[in-house]
Amino acid sequence: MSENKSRTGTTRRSFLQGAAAVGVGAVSASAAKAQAADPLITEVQPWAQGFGDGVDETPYGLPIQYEGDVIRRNVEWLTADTVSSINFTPIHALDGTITPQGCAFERHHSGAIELKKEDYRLMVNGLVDTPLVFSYADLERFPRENHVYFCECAANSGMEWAGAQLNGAQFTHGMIHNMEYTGVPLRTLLEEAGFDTSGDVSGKWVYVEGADASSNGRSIPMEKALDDVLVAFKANGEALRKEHGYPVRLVVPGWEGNMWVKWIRRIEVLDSPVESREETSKYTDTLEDGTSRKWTWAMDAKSVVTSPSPQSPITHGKGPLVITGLAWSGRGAITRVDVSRDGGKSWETARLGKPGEKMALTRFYLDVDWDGSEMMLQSRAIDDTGYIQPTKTQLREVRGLNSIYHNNSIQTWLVRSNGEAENVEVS
Ligand SMILES: Nc1nc2c(c(=O)[nH]1)N[C@H]1C(S)=C(S)[C@@H](COP(=O)(O)O)O[C@H]1N2
Ligand SMILES: [Mo]
Repeated sequence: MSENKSRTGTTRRSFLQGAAAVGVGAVSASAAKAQAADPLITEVQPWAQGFGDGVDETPYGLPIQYEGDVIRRNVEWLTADTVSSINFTPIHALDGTITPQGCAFERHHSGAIELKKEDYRLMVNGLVDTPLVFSYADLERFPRENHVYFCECAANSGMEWAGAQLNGAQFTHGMIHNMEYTGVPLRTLLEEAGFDTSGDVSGKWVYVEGADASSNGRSIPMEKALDDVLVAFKANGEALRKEHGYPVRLVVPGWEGNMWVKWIRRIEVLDSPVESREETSKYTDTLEDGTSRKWTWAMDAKSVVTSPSPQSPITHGKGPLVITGLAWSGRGAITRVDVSRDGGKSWETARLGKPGEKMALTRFYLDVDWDGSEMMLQSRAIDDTGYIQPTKTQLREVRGLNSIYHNNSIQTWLVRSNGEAENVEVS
């Protein structure tokens, strides 16, 4: 704690020196332009000469046109020919921690479906006293909770295993979003169906499936199902968007996105896992010797610098520079994030936007006085289990090169003197 304070103190002092230097520069620049008055200051501008738009012209608002590039994007060669199935959150252009639904990444195995609340049914069956079917209106009558959680696809950064590939944080790390969910604990619905949650539940599982053609069925151990899993119907205060599972999806905090079943239609209690397609041939991690890691549910601690980055270059030259990024852990809260400007040779402790919260994105900042020299920017997350995000080399030593899923290694951006950035690897 005290170490943290003194580090912040040091950063603050050097920042102020940087700011002072720039201040002098700014003064002389405007002195040089003294004859040409700035019309933005001296003239009454068009937007101040009449009415703006009326309040009812956009009953449900979109961002102003000038923010039109803060959008989901896809990578063409990752997208199937008929139904596009993955896009990426523009994390390089967002700040804070909450992802607006309108630009939160999507991943569908058989397309996003349109399901009315009136047509919605959720069945709870299997090893329960009373199999039940809930309508949407039924779900709204159970006590509900609010929690902020990140959802990361296990394939996030998967394309980066073999080498630096995609040029942008949106593409390397954008299969993640972070929302405030409103929902009913899965525990409540299981208890309603007469499942005894007070006894020994070891060896029990739930199998969850969606109403889309893929069904995306996954088995979840009962301990997790009863711990913090939510049957959610709102995100960031409003109904889930179609693409995120309207009207109801499962929220499985800290665990891989594939388990967050959208358009959830059935929850079956079983005494063994189903071993479905999504948990055998997919979402397992093949090691160097050809065997595969199975049941790799939790997303390990990870982070990325979102700016500067390839899609967010430095445009203001040297002087004060805000380096920022995101950190998260599926095993708990982020306690510290370190930033390196020299490819991991030395590290500085970043400032957290607010204290890390369990299984939610944490924003970090390092406010520096950039001297205009080239940087090899990295970030390294540490969570409250003491786990430290590994380098790419460390990850490959353990996991080999055959994997796609669960790449949580340290990302490097080469930032050039002109402010442009590029995805690179350090050996
Ligand atoms: N029913 C259903 N649920 C699903 C999927 C799907 O295709 N069908 N995709 C899964 C995958 S692989 C991920 S990463 C997350 C993505 O959630 P999002 O589209 O809201 O970002 O949903 C999961 N839940
Ligand atoms: Mo996924």
